[in-house]
Amino acid sequence: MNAGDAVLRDGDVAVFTFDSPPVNALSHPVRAAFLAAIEALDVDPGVRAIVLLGAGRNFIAGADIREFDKPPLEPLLTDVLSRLESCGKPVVAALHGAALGGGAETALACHYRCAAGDLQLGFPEVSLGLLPGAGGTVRLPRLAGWQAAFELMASGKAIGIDPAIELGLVDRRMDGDLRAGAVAWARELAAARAPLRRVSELPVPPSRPAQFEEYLRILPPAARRLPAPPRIVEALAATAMLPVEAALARARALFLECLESTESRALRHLFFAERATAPDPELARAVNQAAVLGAGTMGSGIAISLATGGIPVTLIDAKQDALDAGLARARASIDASERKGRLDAGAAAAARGRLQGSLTLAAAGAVDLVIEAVFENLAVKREVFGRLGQLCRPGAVLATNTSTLDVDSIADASGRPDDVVGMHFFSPANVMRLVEVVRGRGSSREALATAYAVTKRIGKIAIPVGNAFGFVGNRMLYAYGREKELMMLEGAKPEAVDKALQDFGMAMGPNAVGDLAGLDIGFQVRKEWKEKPEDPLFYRVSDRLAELGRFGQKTGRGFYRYDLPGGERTPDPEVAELIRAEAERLKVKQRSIEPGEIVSRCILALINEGARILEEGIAASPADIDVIWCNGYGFPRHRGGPMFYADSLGLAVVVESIRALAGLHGTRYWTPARLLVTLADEGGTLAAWQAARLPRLGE
Ligand code: 3H9
Repeated sequence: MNAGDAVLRDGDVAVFTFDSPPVNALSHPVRAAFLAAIEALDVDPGVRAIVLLGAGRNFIAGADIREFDKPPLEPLLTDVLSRLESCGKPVVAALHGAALGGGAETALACHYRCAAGDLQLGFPEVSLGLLPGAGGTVRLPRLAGWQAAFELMASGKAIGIDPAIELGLVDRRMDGDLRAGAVAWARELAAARAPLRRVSELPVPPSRPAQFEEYLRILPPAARRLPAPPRIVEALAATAMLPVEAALARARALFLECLESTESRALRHLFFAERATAPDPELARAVNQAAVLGAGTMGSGIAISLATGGIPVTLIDAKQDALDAGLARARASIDASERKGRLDAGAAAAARGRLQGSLTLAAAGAVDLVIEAVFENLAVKREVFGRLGQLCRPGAVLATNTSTLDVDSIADASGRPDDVVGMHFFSPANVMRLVEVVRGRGSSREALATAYAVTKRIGKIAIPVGNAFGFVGNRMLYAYGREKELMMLEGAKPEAVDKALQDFGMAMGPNAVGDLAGLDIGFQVRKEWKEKPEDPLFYRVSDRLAELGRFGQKTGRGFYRYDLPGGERTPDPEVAELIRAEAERLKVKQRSIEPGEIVSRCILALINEGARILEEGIAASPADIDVIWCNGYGFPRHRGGPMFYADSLGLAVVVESIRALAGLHGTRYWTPARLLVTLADEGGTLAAWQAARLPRLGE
């Protein structure tokens, strides 16, 4: 982008268009071109007003996140925006689509703002471990007040046009042609010699020092321990107390501190890892109609996702009452999304219209994609795929939602394995964004590409995985779970295990998760698992609880005790006694176990298994594993996922710690993966190893 091309004249109004696909991020060349244009237009006698527009679907998505790993290059955005604000002619921001982060800051540095109805304005920096570093902390409270500024920046959530107008962030709604409307308004402002409203010259709203302490207190405890949220409050306090220039400088300094933090690096790593393009997008087949088999919780969750994602779907179940319940659940969920404002009335009505039910498998005959979510049993699934293979139209993609069964065996039963893939959704499927797309031995590239494309279209993240027990996520879960189970036999209380891992940042402790999912499920899986480790201690605590009918929340008893299903959990002395008796029977000596040991054994087990999965090619990259664990298993995002975390600990430390555990507990579970040893010896990282394997673009 260069300054000359970006400026077009409309009479005496100059229109500067940010045109830097895909999202008009404010990269160095864009900042340089913009600054040059503003300086030239400010002194151009033929120009009386300036309009800023974004080309394509967005105004500006913010600073260019790819530049954050390199030293900052001048002109810095904060300086460019100060120059913009000081312009001697009215500058009107014409906003549409995303005006986020640095994009929102650019808008606030203009003298007037108008916007189209699709505006999404926000400060998502916190989700990258950052704070607004180009004047947002100084300008936003002057327009919207302290409370709104704090909430917008601390939550990172974007707002639509109506709240943006209510908060005084947008002056006018522009229905119709945004460019024409903005140009006409800019001309009016110039003709009327309207005042140049420089936001940073407005008075700061009154404040009390205690108010900023209060903001710190109301941050969620996990956020308080991260670098960015407390610094957002600090930058706001600086705005309250310091002159504009000093407050801007303070915000910039705080921004740079955050930029250097491991947490921000981790969150930036996930930002790109979650957007990595899946293979062969051009090979995807069109999907205009889908069917979901099985109207249970999983099946109806998948049907909701397809219907709200724009794909007409038939939910199929042989039993009338199950089908009715599944459809009712799906409709209730769409209604709830509408009530909560996640879907507008039109989108909700359209989603309801895309949903229908059928009692016969024949209803899947003409669709483009079938997702099977019937009972998790190989014989049942093979029978279903045998019938689907016969009745589905040629070219239809047949996906199984199995979480542990052999996709090849299911594919073979269909008689057309090239059309078969796994699509492993996570529960609840309408909420969780992750889908492991399983590549079977015979899966065609077209079938896989179709599964990736549909997943993306319904707003979820598709990660390619190989066909092996548990694929990537659940296989690693078994390594993680193995250690927490062993440590409970060795003397760690279930609630102490959960607390240690939650304090590390896991969304929930593994025992609470087990109770939620149902301990009978894993018990059943382990019974059928052919290559289960021959170890009487393996998952012994969970199995014992399941043997006693303690299935978790649904039976009111599991690792914990529950008064109501889904109610408060309380530690159960019966469980402690039960574990003690089991340890005695198995001759495991009990001792006191520190939280540090709980975290280190669980997380090192996870890392080591992840590295083996990489060696075996079951996952394509460490980043894919990170995305799976952060989106499917509640691994703390600010640690970047288990493989990023391994790099941040240092692989030499990881290998040394695994060897130390081998010294204490034997090599059966504690032999470091070859990949880790090799990289540790070379002083390498998983990230660098991955980068060296990736073909360069265009090769
Ligand atoms: C900031 O602004 C700091 C300032 O306060 C201070 C600075 C001093 N940079 O998401 P999509 C790429 S921090 C670079 O799939 P969608 C993305 O990687 C920034 N690249 O599209 C992908 O690339 P590829 C604050 C970016 O339509 C492509 O664009 N802003 C950036 O689903 C399409 O992305 C944010 O955090 C970026 N800023 O959603 C907003 N943004 O095609 C981040 C996107 O190679 N962005 N890319 O895979 C978003 O939230 C979404 O991208 C958006 C579009 C809603 C805009």
